[in-house]
Amino acid sequence: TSVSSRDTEIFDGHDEEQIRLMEELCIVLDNDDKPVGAGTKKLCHLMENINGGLLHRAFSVFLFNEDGKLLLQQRADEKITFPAMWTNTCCSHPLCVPKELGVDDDSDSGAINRLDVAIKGAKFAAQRKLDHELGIAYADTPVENFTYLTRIHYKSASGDESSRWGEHEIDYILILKTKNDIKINANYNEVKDYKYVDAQELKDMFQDKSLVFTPWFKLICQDFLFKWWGNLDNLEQFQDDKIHRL
Ligand code: DMA
Ligand code: MN
Repeated sequence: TSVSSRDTEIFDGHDEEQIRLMEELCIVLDNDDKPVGAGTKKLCHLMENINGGLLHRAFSVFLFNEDGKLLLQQRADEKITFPAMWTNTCCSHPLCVPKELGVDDDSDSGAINRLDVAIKGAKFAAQRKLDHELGIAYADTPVENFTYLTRIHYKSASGDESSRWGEHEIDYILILKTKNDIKINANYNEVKDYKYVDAQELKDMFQDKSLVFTPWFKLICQDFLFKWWGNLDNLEQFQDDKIHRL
């Protein structure tokens, strides 16, 4: 595997494993969330491409335990984008493979629409990354336990406006309710810390100036999270087929 001199420069000082993950193939989208191709995670997260309009698919999991506490994670220092920031339980990208595009069916499901197909793929991706980042067993994350709520389209640079890396995504919001005693076995290349919080504890964290939060988590908290949180037994009212442009 050859690394061009340009890549050496782009990835200078970054973690070996995180550089390797930049080869994953994300799903490139048009503005209506229709897949139009594949793009490496690297290409999809370079601001020079994002500023040219490059958009990809993502998901965000909000895991709540039986006590209604939300599992937060602090991203590892090794992350190339948004290192060391506190955020929701787990975020990543459905890969450009049939299972995570949602199209690996045995054909007779031709009736379901494009959004349902994509949601199915996002749930499989969410399962994969809850295991990879937090070591949560697949048995604790059956796809039928995820509730899809909505989609959020947002763009943000990682760090200040001069940064090379960033996000430009249509983000599938997935809620997962679990038992209190699920086992977590964090992958410290991905996750620096994690913590269950109630709504007041999260609000207190936002007041702590020493803590930094990801831009997407802040946007979701401002506009949506506390409404969802207060209605964990009645989430259907928040389901829509819209793309909220934040
Ligand atoms: C990307 O998350 C997805 C969103 C919603 C920001 P990430 O940077 O944690 O992805 P990965 O874990 O694959 O690096
Ligand atoms: Mn992304």
